[in-house]
Amino acid sequence: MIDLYALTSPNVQKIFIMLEETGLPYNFKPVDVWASEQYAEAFGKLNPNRKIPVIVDHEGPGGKPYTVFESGAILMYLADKSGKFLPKDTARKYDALQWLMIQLTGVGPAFGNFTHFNLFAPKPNDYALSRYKTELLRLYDLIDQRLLIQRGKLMEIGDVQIVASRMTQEDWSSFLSAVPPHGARFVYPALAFTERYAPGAIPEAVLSALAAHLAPALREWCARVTLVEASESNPRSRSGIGLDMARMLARSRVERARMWLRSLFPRRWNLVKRYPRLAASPLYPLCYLLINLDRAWHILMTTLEK
Ligand SMILES: N[C@@H](CCC(=O)N[C@@H](CS)C(=O)NCC(=O)O)C(=O)O
Repeated sequence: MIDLYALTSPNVQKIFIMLEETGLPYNFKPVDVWASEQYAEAFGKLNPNRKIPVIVDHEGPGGKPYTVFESGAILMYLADKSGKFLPKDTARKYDALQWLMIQLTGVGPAFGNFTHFNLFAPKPNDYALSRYKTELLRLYDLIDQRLLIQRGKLMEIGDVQIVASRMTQEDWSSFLSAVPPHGARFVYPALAFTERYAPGAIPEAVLSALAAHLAPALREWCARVTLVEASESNPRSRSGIGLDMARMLARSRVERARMWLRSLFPRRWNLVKRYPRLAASPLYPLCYLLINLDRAWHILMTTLEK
């Protein structure tokens, strides 16, 4: 059994989501940081840095209790323990870890600093505000691109981090005005998952914006599919989330066609990377077709269903 010391902030939501997804049994141990409970002597023994989240795994390494603090380290520990969300293959593992690092060192501090200068710092502070706003918007764009490119691999550990990145109530309100409309189309599905895995954690104002911006079909899809099913392991199509999301998000036929074409790209790239000589042979188009047959079938079926 794992004890999770936490409250409701986005940093701890990452851990709730991970525990739910891995299916590891856990107890929630609330630590009210607004009431300074992190400064209690007993908590200081768990985390000298006096921040949540912290976990205590009573069946840790060697069967002994083990304490982990820092959300990134906790995610890696849980991934190790469950064997989920962190691929064994070295390249894929570091693909995931580098995005985890971006969340920890980029998203967290930039969003936090933006909130600080936006809401709390004495005015005027135009330079600081503009610096962090630029960085925040740049990161949203980066995340959009990542979600777009990743598709089927959306829910690896680094992405779970990004889905529920560290936002306070104040961050949420600035979020609503800061996310560009095109970004909302990709960030909001992640919020829909967060809403589901951490009910009550997202303020009402954000939920109504979610309802306004997220296509009803996509909301329904987020409500139906688990993070695991939405991942690459979805047997229906290796791009699972990509195709369904593309279909639901696309605003025009041209855009839909472009997204489908783009979603084929990673598989073609894998084929060429793995079998470089094949790419030069006349067999290549046939192999390409075969390897994408399930995808073509999925597209055909979902189009016919409409
Ligand atoms: N780098 C830490 C940050 C954790 C963090 O900032 N936790 C906040 C809640 S989200 C906290 O405990 N704040 C209380 C305080 O700073 O005194 C992590 O990723 O775990």
